[in-house]
Amino acid sequence: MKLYTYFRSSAAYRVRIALNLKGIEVEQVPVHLTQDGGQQRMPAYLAKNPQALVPALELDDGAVLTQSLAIIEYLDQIRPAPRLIPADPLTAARVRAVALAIACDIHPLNNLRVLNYLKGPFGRSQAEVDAWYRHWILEGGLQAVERLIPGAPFCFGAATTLADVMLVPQVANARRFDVPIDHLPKVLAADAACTALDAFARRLEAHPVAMPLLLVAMMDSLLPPRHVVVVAHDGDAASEVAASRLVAAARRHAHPTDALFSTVAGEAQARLARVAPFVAPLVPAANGAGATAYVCDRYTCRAPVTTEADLTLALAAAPAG
Ligand SMILES: N[C@@H](CCC(=O)N[C@@H](CS)C(=O)NCC(=O)O)C(=O)O
Repeated sequence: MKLYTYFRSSAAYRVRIALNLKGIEVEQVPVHLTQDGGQQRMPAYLAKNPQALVPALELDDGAVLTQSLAIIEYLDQIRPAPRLIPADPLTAARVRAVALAIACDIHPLNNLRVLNYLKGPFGRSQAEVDAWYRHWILEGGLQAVERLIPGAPFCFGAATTLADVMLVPQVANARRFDVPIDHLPKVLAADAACTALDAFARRLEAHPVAMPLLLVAMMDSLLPPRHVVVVAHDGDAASEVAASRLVAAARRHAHPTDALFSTVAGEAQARLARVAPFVAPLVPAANGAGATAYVCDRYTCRAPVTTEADLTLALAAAPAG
């Protein structure tokens, strides 16, 4: 299967989480939403998804599925464990209601093309567009979700459901735009419980801002990874392809407890510099080589590598952290 995705897309992030929870491996095909005027609008991609949106999931027989919720329900049917839509009809309806509140009532108002339309044809300033974004995340959005979920610790009790798969990317967006959500304790608790799980946070490219988790992975004494492999890329389509090759090589050769992250180099640097100045220098801001992999043990980072062969060697040579 191929997942057409963009690292920052919250709709694609939902599908990446669901795939991780189900343990389904796919090839990730980057579709850059802002480069080249938006690669989602190019004829080759429009042939896959006429809506010009990511994600899209291409099955091995060439059939293409669109719409994150439809894709996730499909995955839930072909790989029922762990179940994302509960068996009990009443709980299933409530889980779907939360999922739809996010997918239909929050997210579309804040989508890139909507924001661009406000800025372009309607001439709104960036500050006004940001205010719009913040308003619709909270108003009838996450504030309502807070009241719709029972919580403890996930949205609907002890197991993750579709509601969590939808909530975590929306919370990530809220944080990215500094939307105040501290007054939503169940939302925060569910997000924290989820992002402690590998499928939501640690697994490769699940989380669009995974870099700060490098720290968590390194410092977490309960489950220290042997190595942390960071694949930093320049953010353009060619670099993302190069990065996905390095990531595939890392996956093949990494130890099961190793943590893998892939991220845009400059963004990683900026975020790390804010949260941990002592780790930030490990990941140079610009690698200039398209994609570069860093194999780090607990305190040091090996020389950066850019080829699959060198990455394999670095993984073999790195001491157990
Ligand atoms: N309802 C769709 C929404 C998909 C969507 O809006 N994707 C965004 C990224 S999160 C996108 O591709 N935006 C491109 C654009 O606005 O031009 C789904 O759940 O799959």
